[in-house]
Amino acid sequence: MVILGDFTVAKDRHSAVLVNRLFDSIVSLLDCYDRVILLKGNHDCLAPEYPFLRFIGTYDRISFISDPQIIDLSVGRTFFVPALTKWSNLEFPEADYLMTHATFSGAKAETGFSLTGVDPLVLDGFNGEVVSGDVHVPQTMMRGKLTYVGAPYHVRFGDCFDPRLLLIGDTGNRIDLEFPAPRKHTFSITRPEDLMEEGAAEGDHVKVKCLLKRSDYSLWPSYRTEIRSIVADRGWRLFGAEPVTIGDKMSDKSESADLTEAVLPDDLVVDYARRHKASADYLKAGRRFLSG
Ligand SMILES: [Mn+2]
Repeated sequence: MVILGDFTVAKDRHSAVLVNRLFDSIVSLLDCYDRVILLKGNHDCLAPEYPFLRFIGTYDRISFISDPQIIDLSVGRTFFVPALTKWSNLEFPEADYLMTHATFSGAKAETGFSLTGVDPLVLDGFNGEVVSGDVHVPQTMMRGKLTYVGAPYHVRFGDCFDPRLLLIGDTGNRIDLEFPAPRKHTFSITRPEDLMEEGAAEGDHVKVKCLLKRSDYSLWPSYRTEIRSIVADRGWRLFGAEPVTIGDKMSDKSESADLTEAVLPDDLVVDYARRHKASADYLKAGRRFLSG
């Protein structure tokens, strides 16, 4: 089992809970695999010589790779190149695979944009196949010579790629492995009940943006309560719910006419005072400002 870098986003100062869970999980992989190899990613250290999880490599049958090295795997001879290696100084050995953690120019990000990074032409000097971590979206480049394994789960809200682990068989055959993991959704709604239409699975992570006219902002506290209860009912985990203002002046004349009828300045002040738990004196002072 090879893990191609970036175990966490934060590079340092991880909590005891996280570190112990991570350690136990990595050690438990030894029940299924002869050996576990962790390759240093750019998020695995603040100072390149002190990767946070380097100590895990002292455990029997687990290696943490901080410097380029060759290891014989069941799939063939493999040259490991960790993040932060200077590619221009690198001499390529004869090997079946080069496994690395790098962004090569032209790789596609989650947004669909092309990333810039290491010039993929540096790989011309290597004769085998290249497998890399770092970019989250599974993809191949250079007519199949370079493969991004991709992330095994969604990393950012709005991600829509299919997460995977890549199984490379001893004959070089490849199989995509997918494991159940929470997906990360961002839902834009106009009313809480719109959430009933969404197809997220139990355990998925959800952010909710509720599009509201400014004049409807007084609805937000009750909307928020409803959103929380629907999310809890569906078994999702809520990672934020916020109102987003939609324009009500430019777009629709009849709506803005509606607006002046619907909301009186006094209502806005009363609502504001209630939300901020203002005392009766403050409310009185606010209303006095209105009446001039
Ligand atoms: Mn990275």
